[in-house]
This record gives sequence, C-alpha cells and structure tokens, in this order.
Amino acid sequence: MIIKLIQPRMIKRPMDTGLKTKMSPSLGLLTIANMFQDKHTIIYENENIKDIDFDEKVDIVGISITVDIFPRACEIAKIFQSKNIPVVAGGIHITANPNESEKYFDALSIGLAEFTWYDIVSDFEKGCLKKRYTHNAANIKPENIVSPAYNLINRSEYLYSNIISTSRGCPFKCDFCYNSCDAYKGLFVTRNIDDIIADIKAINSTHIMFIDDNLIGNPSWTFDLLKALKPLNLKWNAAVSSNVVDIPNMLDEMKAAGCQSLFIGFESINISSIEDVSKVQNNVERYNYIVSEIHKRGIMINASFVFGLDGDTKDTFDKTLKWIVDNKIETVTSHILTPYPGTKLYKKFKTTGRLISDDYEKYNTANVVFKPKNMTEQELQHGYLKIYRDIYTIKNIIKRMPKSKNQWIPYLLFNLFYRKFGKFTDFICSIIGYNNIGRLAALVSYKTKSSLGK
Ligand code: B12
Ligand code: SF4
Repeated sequence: MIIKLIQPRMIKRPMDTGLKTKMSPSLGLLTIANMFQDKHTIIYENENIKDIDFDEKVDIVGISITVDIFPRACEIAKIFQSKNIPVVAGGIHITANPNESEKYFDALSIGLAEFTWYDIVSDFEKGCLKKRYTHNAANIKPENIVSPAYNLINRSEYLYSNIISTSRGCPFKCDFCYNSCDAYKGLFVTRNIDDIIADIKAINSTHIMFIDDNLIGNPSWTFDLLKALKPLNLKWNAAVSSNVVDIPNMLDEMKAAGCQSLFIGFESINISSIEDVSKVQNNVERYNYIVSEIHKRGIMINASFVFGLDGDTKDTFDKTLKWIVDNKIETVTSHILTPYPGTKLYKKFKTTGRLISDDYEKYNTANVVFKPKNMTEQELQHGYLKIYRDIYTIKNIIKRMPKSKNQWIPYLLFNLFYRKFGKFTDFICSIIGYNNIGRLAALVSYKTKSSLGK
C-alpha cells in the first residue's frame, strides 16, 4: 500500500522569511511514517519545500494540521477525495477542535497517532474506515511513544533536522494553550531516556534542539535525562517553564549537560494579565531574578511574549521593550493573543462574543482575531509589529549584547542573520542549501558537528 503524508504550507507572518518555513520537518508526520515504513511505501511531502503531487498513485493520504493551515488542508483533502483517495486528518488543531473538522475529511485522528494510526490503517485495509479515532490520555505510557523516521528526512531541505521531542503535553494547562483542550486533559508523558538517546544517535549531531513544551514538566525525570546527556558532550536548546529557578540545582545540571539557551514563556510583564490566563507558574515579580539566575550560568534566553491579554494597554509594548532591553534578553518571540479553537480561551471569547474573525489563516498569532479589552484592534496590531521592529534595531541589538563573549557569535547570528537580515540569509540558503547554513551556524556558534545527511 502507498501512504502519502502531507504537511500543508504555512502562513508566513510579516517578519517571517523562508528560514521559518524551511526550519524543520514535521515530527508528527515522521512519527506516523515510522509506524508503517517497514510494511508500506511512505511518501512524505512538505508543501513548504515543494508543491504537492496530486497525480501520484497513492492509496490513502494523511495530513498534519495546526489551526492556521486548516483551510489549506481542507483544499488539499478535496482534491484527493475527488480522485476517490481517502484523507485522514490529525495533529493539534484536529485534536483540539474535532467537531468542526469532521465534515472535511474521511477520518479524524484525535490525539497521539501512536493510539489511532494503527487502527486507521488496518480499518482502511479491511474497508471499514471509521469517522473518528481517539486516544485515551489515561492509557499513554512512555514506551508507547514512537520515534520519528529520521531516515526519511532530506536534510538538505531544512535549516535544522536535529530536533527531538522527549515528551507529549505539559503539566500546566494555560488557558490560551492547546494543552487546555479536552483531549489533552491529564496528558503529560515523558519518554524513556534510552529511546531519546537512540534518537540522538540517529540524528548524529552534537547540536540538538529539544522541541518539547516543557523539558522540566517532571523534574526528577529531567535530572535523569541530564545525567544521560552529560557524557554525550552535546550542545542543546530547550523550552522550560519559568519555575525552573525554583528547582534546586536544575540550572547547574543543565549547564553541565550542555544547555546553551532556554525558551521561556514569560508571556506578560502585567500581573493581572498572567493571572487572567491561569499561568500559575509565572511570578512576574521574580522575572528579573529568573533572568539573572539563567544568565549567571552562561545560558541565553529566548523570551516569549503574548500581547492583547486583558491586563494589557497600549503602554504595555514600550514597558515590555524596556524590560527586554534592560534585561539583555538575547532573543524574543512575540505573539498577538490567539484563541485557538478548542482551548479554554476560545470558549471564553466565544461565549462572551469577543471573536471577530473565523478565518483560521489569520490564527497564526500575527493578526487580531478578537476584541481586546483595553486597547483597540489597530493599537494591538500596530504595537505588535512595532515591538518586533524595535527589539531588532541595531541600537537595541547592541544594547542587548550578552555579557559573556562566548555568546556573541550565536547572539549576533540569530539577531542579525535570522531576524534583521533574514531575507538576505534566506537568499544565501537557497543557493548553498538550508542545512549547510544551519550546520555552519551551529559550528561557529557552539563548535558542534553534525552528519552530512542525504
Ligand atoms: C516545532 C514546532 C514548530 C516548528 C515546525 C512546525 C512543523 N510543521 O512541524 C516551526 C518553528 C516552524 C513552527 C511554526 C509554527 N507554529 Co509551531 N510548534 C512546534 C512545536 C513546539 C512542536 C511540534 C512537534 O513537532 N511536536 C512533536 C510531534 C510528535 O507532535 P505532534 O505534531 O502533535 O504530532 C502528534 C499528534 O498530534 C498526531 N498527529 C500529528 N499529525 C498527524 C497526522 C495524522 C494523519 C495522524 C493520524 C496523527 C497526527 O500524532 C503525532 C505523534 O504523537 C508545537 C508545540 C507542540 N508541543 O506540539 C508548536 C505548535 C504546533 N505551533 C503552533 C503555532 C501556532 C505555530 C505558528 C503559527 C507560529 C507562528 N506564529 O508562526 C507556526 C505555523 C506552523 C505551521 N502551520 O506549520 C501551535 C499550534 C496551535 C494550534 N492550535 O494549531 C503549537 C501547538 C504551539 C502552541 N503551544 O501553541 N512550529
Ligand atoms: S506552560 Fe507553555 S506549554 Fe505548558 S500549558 Fe502553559 S503555554 Fe502551554
């Protein structure tokens, strides 16, 4: 049987370049690819890399869907369905919002494919494909999690292929996050450490990006993981929740195991905004302390902010910019608050009549799709675009330079060549290859090596 797996093309934000769309392959699809690559022929197509071949002879199609690409996924499904090829939809948006999605696809996978995909393929072979397949969050064990088929990645097409998911879900359930949807209730599972080490070996790089929601969701497991990472002499980045500083020795052990930078969802410097979205682990009064403890250990910070929360006003942008510059935050990811369908926030905005757009292509955190409380929609949109520009002015890049000289190269590479002059870097990548630039950046930043790949 021939199974085609499709990643639809993403919607770029104004500040994005091809570096974002070609950043990394879909681990979700590579995971489901691995479940059947011994038995069936798998074709993996990423529309961010090249156009979908609608004429190829395939038996069934699987699409991975986040909210912003839902409309495109529906278009793709329609074309295959017109050729009598059934289309199965899975991924975060389908998991969080199955009811609305059902009519567009032949079957839905709600939750982790490890608990749906075997049945879907087997039912299809028997000719009795059902409309829905749903995981049972309570039954998920670490050993059930399947490794992605790293062998299927054409590394030359991506900036980074050295990505690993060590867990599923998050112990926190912030109102705006997909983790607050029904199917993720009670779901947080960390993988077996031996399986993670096997993934690292398969990737064959000394630079690894952990793409979990929260690498410290189960601190005792994290300590075990760090112990296993130490002898491998890796350099790595990960996302953690801000309570990392409350766990004795965690940052020391991370540094000793090769941590280079941590992504942290600070979200807002307004206490009321944080309280309003149940981000219980964030203590705004301790933000400066958190930053200094991380910086003290020579670890860089990628701070994530969300604008448009109910405590925010139009002054929030300048105050946040000042905090970012004063605290020498190395990189920043900003978002306009976006009520992803199926989340607690979405339900709240729906019942209070605050949604102003149901065009999911706009749900990529770069558009205002709800009525903000303490500013106009235009003020929110304008403030978001302005803060992105202001963070990456040459003046503010210089002001934010890390104290430690060791970090200057990765800092400048990201701030100048990814953000400020991203279009130029994208052009160079298109000539000499995305993976070559990714590997070169890692080599000059962290002195790491990676395999050449396909
Ligand atoms: C890595 C990552 C990226 C990467 C690569 C994205 C990619 N296409 O793979 C980059 C940086 C490019 C990116 C970009 C964006 N991202 Co992103 N990203 C992630 C992140 C951190 C990890 C994704 C991952 O690989 N997980 C590990 C894999 C194994 O899990 P999975 O994809 O969920 O797959 C499992 C199941 O969902 C299911 N499954 C998945 N697909 C399918 C398909 C079928 C057929 C079946 C049967 C099952 C199935 O089985 C899989 C195995 O268990 C997630 C957060 C998260 N934890 O998921 C956010 C996340 C997916 N991103 C998100 C967003 C909003 C974006 C952006 C819009 C951000 C922006 N402002 O630009 C863009 C748009 C991306 C796009 N449309 O493709 C949201 C999506 C919210 C939503 N409700 O849809 C998430 C959930 C972050 C969040 N907490 O809000 N992202
Ligand atoms: S801590 Fe982050 S990943 Fe976890 S629920 Fe909150 S926003 Fe989502």
